[in-house]
Amino acid sequence: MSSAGYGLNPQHVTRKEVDIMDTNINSTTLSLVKGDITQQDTEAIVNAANSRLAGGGGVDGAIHRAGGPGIMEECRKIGGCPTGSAVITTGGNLKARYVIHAVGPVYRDGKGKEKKLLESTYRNSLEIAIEKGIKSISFPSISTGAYGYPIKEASKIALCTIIDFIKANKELDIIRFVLFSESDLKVYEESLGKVKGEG
Ligand code: AR6
Repeated sequence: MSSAGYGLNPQHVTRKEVDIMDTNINSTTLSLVKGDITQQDTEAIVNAANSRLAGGGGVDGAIHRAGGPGIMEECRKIGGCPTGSAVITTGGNLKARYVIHAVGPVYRDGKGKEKKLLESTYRNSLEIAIEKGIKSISFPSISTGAYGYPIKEASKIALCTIIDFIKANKELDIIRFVLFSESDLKVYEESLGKVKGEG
């Protein structure tokens, strides 16, 4: 057991020119990587969607482009998803078998329900994964693009929520955060260090 109390063993590994930080928590490996979410080979990838499931820019646009029109057809049938929640479709042409469409909050001033909603976005995504028997999942940094959530704050919320979840649920083998830039990856690495310190 580390000083954080739940067996965290951070390791920096450089594989295929990608900087990866792996941390083992109970039976789950939590990884931080720089990359493109659409290229991930985990069973599920998470989309940073909107509540109409209507597609858009950023991660959402990239996933629908790479996955093909079948994903949008399924989204239309589902119809929508409230903020803070998530729904699942197949992965179309993606390597991932499933896409979990998660709707994060739009950031206003941080004084409203943003934090609670961001927590529930991550939690609901993980619960859907477990219900489906999914063992590996990749997340983008939800709400920190078009929805304007400051990434330092959002990364701590995301990591705390995920760590709490995997302390209580042993079903997932791999949870991977796929950060789009070196600077976003750095923020997540620093936040993980802080969150572990507080653990
Ligand atoms: N792989 C990984 N991360 C990415 C990728 C990618 N291919 N593309 C962008 N990012 P955003 P949000 C990063 O805007 O803030 C859409 O229009 C990006 O740099 O995708 O939750 C939806 O339809 C940023 O750090 O999601 C919604 O209307 C992070 O992913 C709205 O945007 C999230 O940025 C959702 O906004």
